[in-house]
Amino acid sequence: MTNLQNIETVRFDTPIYVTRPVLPPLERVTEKLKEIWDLQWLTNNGPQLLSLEGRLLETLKVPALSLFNNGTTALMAAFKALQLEGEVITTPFTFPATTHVAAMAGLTPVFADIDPLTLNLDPARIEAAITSRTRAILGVHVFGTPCDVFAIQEIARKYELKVIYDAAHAFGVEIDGTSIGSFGDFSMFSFHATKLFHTVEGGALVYPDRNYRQKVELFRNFGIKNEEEVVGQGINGKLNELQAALGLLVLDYLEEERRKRWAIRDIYYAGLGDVPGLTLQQDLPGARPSLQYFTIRIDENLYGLSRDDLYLELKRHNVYTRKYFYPLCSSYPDYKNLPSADLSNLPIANRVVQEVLCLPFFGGLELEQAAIICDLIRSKSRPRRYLPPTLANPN
Ligand code: T4K
Repeated sequence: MTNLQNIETVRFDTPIYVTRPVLPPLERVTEKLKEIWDLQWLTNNGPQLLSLEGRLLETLKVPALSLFNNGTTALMAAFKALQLEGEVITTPFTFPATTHVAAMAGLTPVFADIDPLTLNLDPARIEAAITSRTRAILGVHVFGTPCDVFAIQEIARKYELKVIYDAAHAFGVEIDGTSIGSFGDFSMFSFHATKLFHTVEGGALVYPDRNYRQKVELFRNFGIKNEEEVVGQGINGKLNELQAALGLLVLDYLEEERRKRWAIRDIYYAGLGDVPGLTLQQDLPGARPSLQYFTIRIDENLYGLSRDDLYLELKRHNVYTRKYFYPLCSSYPDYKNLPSADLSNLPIANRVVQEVLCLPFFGGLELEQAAIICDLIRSKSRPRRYLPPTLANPN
């Protein structure tokens, strides 16, 4: 813990954001750009893209993948390949892209509640939501914590459903040595600048069944099969050579970034682990963590301050945390009137979304800065004397 006389007066000179991208040395980027300039090949399946695809197959330990210009179009490609009609069971606690893509593919999202520990779809609630119109389960490995993939696999087998995972946060996650991308029919990874591994904007679709490749890549390129044939609908989902080249470089710095994030995590655990009312993000046994986010949950009654108030307080010190994923997808205008969006169907998600705060978490955050953030959070705590519910609130 840092020795700070008056923590209230601390204000970082420059803003501390929730994340910062890994940026390889500029000289190496320039060298890479020269390769691209020499070849005059800027996009459309160039050598940088093919090379990145090869490196990612190894890194992610998956049999097949296709690169995209962002994670959202990669997810769209999964739905296009599956051609489903009916309902898809999904989580309300996610980034808007997840629900939007399913709805824009013509499916009705059916929200199921989440597990209070993993913050991912609760398999029991998935099963309870199945109807004769259910065609798929769309899970999200929120903050890199794996869904209960084995239970979901069993439900999918029993009811003959497709499984699509939004693995936007789960780069490098493994369960007992098996890549997270090995589960389900499709997994989407996001390579946005805010992600541990990034290509500025970008993404990948992973599919254990290689037969999907043709459909997926046709969708990525307007449905064009060759110069003579356009065989289906598609969009421009291509990752360009400059982005692929940057991705190749970023891969070289990933292990270093992961080591730095481990150290920051250790500081957060040591500095915040015993603060009443705070629950720190935990790894699941056997799961290799993504180190994508570091989240805390705030129990206002025990900590003495709400999540929203802590968020505002930290801003005063120039610390910009994030309230991912507030508001719930089930509260958006397009979805709030769905029967499954009702508060009574989603009590845990509605509580969790008021409690989660993502702390600054990136390799460039100095350990001293992380320690000060812990001190700030500790200093805001105003534990109240516990009153049994009946005394605290006679009603
Ligand atoms: N599914 C899930 C579960 C997702 O979380 C996401 C994306 C997707 C699907 C869709 O994948 P993509 O189609 O995006 O590949 C950011 C990202 O834009 C978004 O990719 C990400 N999830 C989401 C969780 O975060 P914002 O609006 O919160 O980002 P922004 O611009 O506020 O950036 C956050 C902080 O990062 C900034 O305060 C500072 C830092 N930053 C950001 C950028 C862009 C930098 O230091 N440099 C930068 O270049 O959405």
